[in-house]
Order: sequence, then C-alpha cells, then structure tokens
Amino acid sequence: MKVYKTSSGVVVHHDERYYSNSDVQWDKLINQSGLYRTLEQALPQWEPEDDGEALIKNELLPPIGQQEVWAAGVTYYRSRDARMEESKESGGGSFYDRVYDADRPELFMKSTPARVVGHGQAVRIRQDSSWNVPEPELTLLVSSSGEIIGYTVGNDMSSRSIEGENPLYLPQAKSYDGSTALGPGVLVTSDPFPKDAQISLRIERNGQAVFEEATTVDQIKRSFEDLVEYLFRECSFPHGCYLMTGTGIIPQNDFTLQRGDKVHITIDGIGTLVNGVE
Ligand code: DO4
Ligand code: MG
Repeated sequence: MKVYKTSSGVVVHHDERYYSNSDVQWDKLINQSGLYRTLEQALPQWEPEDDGEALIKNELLPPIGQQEVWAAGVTYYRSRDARMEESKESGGGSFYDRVYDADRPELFMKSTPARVVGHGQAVRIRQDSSWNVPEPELTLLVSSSGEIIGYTVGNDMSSRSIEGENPLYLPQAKSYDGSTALGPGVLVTSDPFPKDAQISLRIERNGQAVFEEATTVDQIKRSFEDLVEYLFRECSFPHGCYLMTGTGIIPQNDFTLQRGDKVHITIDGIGTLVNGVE
C-alpha cells in the first residue's frame, strides 16, 4: 500500500482503492511497528475516496512531519569511485575507499523537515556552488523502535564542488534549504524490499533528456538493517526518521545541474519523484 500526506489529511492507496482520514496525525500514524497490518485493519473505518488520484494530485505534501532525514554515503561502488576522483586534489581521495570497505558506514544528518520538498516542488542548487548533481536514493522510513516500516524515493542534492574542495565541507555540500526531496508517497509493506528493483534517474533540460541512467538496489554494499543499526546506536528518534541509503548513479564529471532542469527519479514499486531545480 502507498501512504500519502495531503493538506486535507492522510490518503492511502491499497488494493486499487483510495481511503482518506482527516483526523489522523502523520507523526502518530507512521510511527508504529507493524504499520502495514495496523493500516490494513484500520482502512475499512476510513473514508473511501472515489477520486483519490485527484486528491493526491491537487493536495500532496512532502511525506514528513517531525522526522529527521539522515543519509548513508559511499554505499555503492559508483559513489566511492566518483568521490575519490572529485577529492583527489584536496587529498581526500583515500577516505572514500576506506569507508566503502570499513565496518562502520558513513552516516550524516541530511535535513530537518523544513529543508525537505515533496513531489512537484523545486529542489535548490546553492548560490555558492558551481558543480551540482541530484542523487537518486531509496529512502527508508524507520519507526522509533528501529523497524523499517516503509520506503520512499529520495533526492540527496549535492554540491560536488564544495565537497570536492575539502571533505570536511560535507555538511555544507549536502544540507541547505531545498537540498532534499522525498515522495511522492511512502510504500508500506510487510515484505522485504525487492533487491532487483530498478532505480532510475532522468534529467531534462528544455524538455530533452540530458542525462539518463539506471541501477538496481542489489548493487548496494551494505544491508539496510546494518545502516539502521549504526544510526540507532546513539541516536533516538521519537517520531521515527528517514534514512537515505546512498546513490549508485552519479553523472559524468562534466555534467552539472542547471536551474530550470527537471529531475525525475523512479524506483520500481514506489513511484516517480519529479522536481524542478531552482
Ligand atoms: O561521502 C559523501 C556523500 C556520499 C553520498 O551522499 C552517497 O554516496 O550517496
Ligand atoms: Mg547521497
């Protein structure tokens, strides 16, 4: 089932039917172990929606309340390679292969909820950055007890010029207003996420594709459980959290995003997140 946050409440799409609930609070609803079963039992009491699609189209919000957004890095070989290349001048080249092979993953605080945009809203590139890319990432919704309860599409917007100048600039390269997109909704399932699912990125400029590539989730080096276990070691999340799992796609070095571009990220089974760039 897919769960959407809208300006008039929460909308669920399940078994080809739409249901809405304007009383339920997002933070309370999504932070439950066994969310799939809980929702399955509760849906008969929700309002059936004949035109749920229109409701989602017209009233969609980013799927977030008070959740922090964290991100894992260098979890795919492509990211390790690209980062070694971009930081070799600054002497940071060997950090990335070391973290790719280390037991402890790279985890960083990506966004507060106010810095997150949803499907159809604009992500931003920094005014002081000359080299920018979107990073298409499968993103986990994790409950306060550390259970993975859902999956969404994420865009970890990144400044490669700032990160490449010095790896210590990572928080500035990664975390700024409009640096994170999530959505459109959250896939809630009791099944493990299929590892052969495809993640694809398409960047359009003036209506034409200027970059297009795909990978599959099974290219990831680490398990989701391992990433969540490290994140929860010394951090508690009273409202649950999102964890972006890293990118397996990075455009070639001569590519930079431009304002006006449109970023499309599709993950099989979840949907397509589309954001203009400002
Ligand atoms: O090490 C820098 C960030 C890595 C990252 O965001 C990724 O691999 O997706
Ligand atoms: Mg990333």
